[in-house]
Amino acid sequence: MNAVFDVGIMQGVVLSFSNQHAKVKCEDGQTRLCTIKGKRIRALDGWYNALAAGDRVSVQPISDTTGLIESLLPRKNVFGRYNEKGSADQALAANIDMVVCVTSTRTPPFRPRFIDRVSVLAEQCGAPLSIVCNKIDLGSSDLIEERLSVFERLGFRTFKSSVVLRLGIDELLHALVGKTSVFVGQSGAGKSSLINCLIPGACQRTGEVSEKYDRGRHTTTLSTMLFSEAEDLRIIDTPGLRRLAVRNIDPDDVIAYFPDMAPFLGHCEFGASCTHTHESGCAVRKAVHEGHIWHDRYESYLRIRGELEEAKHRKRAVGGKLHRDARYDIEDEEW
Ligand SMILES: Nc1nc2c(ncn2[C@@H]2O[C@H](COP(=O)(O)OP(=O)(O)OP(=O)(O)O)[C@@H](O)[C@H]2O)c(=O)[nH]1
Ligand SMILES: [Mg+2]
Ligand SMILES: [Zn+2]
Repeated sequence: MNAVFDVGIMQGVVLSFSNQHAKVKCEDGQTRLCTIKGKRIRALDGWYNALAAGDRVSVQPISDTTGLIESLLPRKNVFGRYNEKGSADQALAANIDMVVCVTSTRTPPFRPRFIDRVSVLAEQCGAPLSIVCNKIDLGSSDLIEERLSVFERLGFRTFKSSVVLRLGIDELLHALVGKTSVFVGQSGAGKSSLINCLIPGACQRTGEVSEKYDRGRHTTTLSTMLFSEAEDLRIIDTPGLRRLAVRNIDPDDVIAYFPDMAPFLGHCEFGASCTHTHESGCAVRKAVHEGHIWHDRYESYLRIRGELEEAKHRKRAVGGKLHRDARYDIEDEEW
């Protein structure tokens, strides 16, 4: 070790991680490119990625610009998804205070079912969810307004914004100050554009929306944490997501992740054995028919539950190990 940098171990926050290298903002204010001591963090064995933006680590500095990660500090929470191609859990961000799902009115089109999935993952992470409907300069619709008000009634904060007209930015800024948040959403919705507006100098690359929306180019390719100058605003920008697979929830428990359905639990004719999918005396289905639960949200429940059931059976069939499923190479589904 360089004697000049014999400054001892210090803590830092991971800004980004790729190719076994983490950019770490250390407590002395320096950003260092670090490798992991011993090449792996044992606590994260089995994860798709060794570290995530937002992780807190202890670092042995080697120079002003390089260092060695000694260990990972306990995570407060992780926002992640199941990476189907890698057959492993993938952390998209760690230690966050708020999940922000960025959607757009059009190009790409508003996909409420995508938001439903994000809401389940946010609940799983234990962080509150806010929803941003960006590109309002391109016009809204009754359907979008209706769905946004359903989300509001469920207790999620919603924002409408336009980067082009600089609308709704201050409101969003106000909600984010003092927090670490992660921006997630389909490619092209405007995550990086919004971040550039919220954090002058963030300089995140933004791109044209490809014709096939989320199939083609993704402008952001690496999750990265960005700071405001005063460091009171910390936002993790993430690459656009095509699929959001939900895993690690028992199919029988997933209803608890839907705040609009959970209150009806315990009122079904077949009690705890009700799957709320087809049973005649089901209180959840009755609430859907009576309009207390938005039918589209119920459809999301059915799809996610079905997916979890299928994964469970597949896991059983192949002796506990999930195998890569070729179907997921054809990625898009109607959200
Ligand atoms: N009309 C309009 N266009 C916008 C708005 N916000 C962003 N855009 C445009 O939408 C395109 C995509 O924006 P990005 O910020 O790169 O989108 P992203 O969500 O970061 O995309 P990925 O990094 O691929 O996930 C760019 O051409 C932006 O200029 C907006 O409010 N209105
Ligand atoms: Mg981006
Ligand atoms: Zn039921």
